[in-house]
Amino acid sequence: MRPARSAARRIGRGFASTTPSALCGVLAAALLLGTADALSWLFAPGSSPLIALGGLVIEQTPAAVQDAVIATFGTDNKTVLLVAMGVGGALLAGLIGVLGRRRRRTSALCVAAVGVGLVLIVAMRPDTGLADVVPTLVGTVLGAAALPMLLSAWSRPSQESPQHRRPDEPQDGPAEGIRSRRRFLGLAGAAAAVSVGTLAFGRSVASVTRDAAEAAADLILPRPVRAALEIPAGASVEVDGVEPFITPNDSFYRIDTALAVPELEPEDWSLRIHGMVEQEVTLDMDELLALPHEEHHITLTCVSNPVGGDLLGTATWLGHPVRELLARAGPLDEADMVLSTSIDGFTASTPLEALTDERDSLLAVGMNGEPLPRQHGYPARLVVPGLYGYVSATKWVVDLEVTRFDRAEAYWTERGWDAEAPVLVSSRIDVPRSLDAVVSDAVVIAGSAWAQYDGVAEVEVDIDGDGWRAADLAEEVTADTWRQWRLDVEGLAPGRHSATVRAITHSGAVQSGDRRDPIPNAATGHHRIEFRVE
Ligand SMILES: Nc1nc2c(c(=O)[nH]1)N[C@H]1C(S)=C(S)[C@@H](COP(=O)(O)O)O[C@H]1N2
Ligand SMILES: [Mo]
Repeated sequence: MRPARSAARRIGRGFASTTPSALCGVLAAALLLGTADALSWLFAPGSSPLIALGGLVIEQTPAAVQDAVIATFGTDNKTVLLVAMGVGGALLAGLIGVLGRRRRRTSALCVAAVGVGLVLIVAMRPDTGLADVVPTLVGTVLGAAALPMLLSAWSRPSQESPQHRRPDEPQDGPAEGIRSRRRFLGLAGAAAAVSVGTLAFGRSVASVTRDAAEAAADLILPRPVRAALEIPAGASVEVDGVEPFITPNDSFYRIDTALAVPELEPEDWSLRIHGMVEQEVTLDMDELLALPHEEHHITLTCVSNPVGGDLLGTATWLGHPVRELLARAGPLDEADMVLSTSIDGFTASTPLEALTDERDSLLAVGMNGEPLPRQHGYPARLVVPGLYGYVSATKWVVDLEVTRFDRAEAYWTERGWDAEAPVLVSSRIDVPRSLDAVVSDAVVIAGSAWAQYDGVAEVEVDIDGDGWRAADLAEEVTADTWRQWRLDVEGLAPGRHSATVRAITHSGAVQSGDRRDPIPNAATGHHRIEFRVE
């Protein structure tokens, strides 16, 4: 009983004496990151150590973990990453603080070492230059200077034992203790306020300014030589809860590895087409905009979309046909792939054929009548009908290398995903929502189906395992867009029911019912929901 209690007391005391030093470490780290983040506003977005480190972590995270995070948190995956980084960083910083209780100089050196590591990470990011290390350098100096100050403000009267005091030194009375605690609280409060303030500035004020810059995006879209087909009223099944045929830009799903959206201005943009070509071609934005542009409705899909998921959307894209760009360069016969690269280093491998055949692959500059939003690739990106985004839809694209699949590998292929990934036929039930209660005389099951480039020919719904019934299809806009469907069901008894959907393409491919994870080439399985009839 006794020894246990005193051990507990010792641990308790240990905690009481280490917690403030750990807190000092966390404050110093927050000061480093906060000031650097706020200063990064004046430099490239990737110059914030938070963004640079996050980018590195994203690249180094095993594909299976990333996939699980994207499947679980969808487009919130970056928040999850930041929270995980915050917890990890706080632990490391706390440890440095505790170490600094006895060795203040060493702890300052530790902060400096971490800072130098961050400087190197920032410098090595694909979207930063040498000057972009300045914010991290400044933050490091502040953090390394603050830690010993905070630690000594905390420990001055209480930790230094009286034996070490020279006899002529005044005795620390309780008043001195209180004054010292006040000094610590003052310093700590100031450090906390500065870190919170700078972080809030770095993450919000700067992003507001950036949004303003985005709104003012001064790219004037060319008038298409070939306008998109008008979307017929019959393309919609007119059921509340089914996603609209055209996805508005601000609700279009966003998936990419960029923690900070690259800021690439049209005047700084150029595209280089090189590799296995007869002649290298380089093109700036004025030259691109002077070329004939076409408008096409194309549904874009993410390979990580879980069964029934919403990582897809349809937009009217305005762009110049990639086929014609490539024809200027003249791909060599042995080439079979185009490796496209983004300003932030992301790469995608697209079969050369998908960029040269008759399909409407675009180097897009417009999305639903506006310049591409920055998040979606401003000022230029690729859109290829029939392929998942990760092997085709490079945003902020600046480089096309004509090459071969046996010579080059793209970002996600290096992480275990297939090098080639045509879209698999898929379908989703939007209405009713899972576990909804429905009134018995008006059961409408509805949703969408997609099989870009092949096109959806049939959709079938199975109620309660009683066999497939044909759903009514909305008008097909093109084979490259999703297709809405509905099934009006009568005579369902009150109680629980289930509905399962599958789609069949024009070429006869039937959506597979085998449940399989997205990696390596998209999830398969039928979307099934349960609902209650009242
Ligand atoms: N530069 C860049 N482009 C990219 C990606 C990326 O990570 N970086 N992700 C791709 C993936 S996986 C998908 S699904 C689409 C998504 O495009 P969206 O964000 O405009 O919907 O972009 C593709 N293009
Ligand atoms: Mo994706």
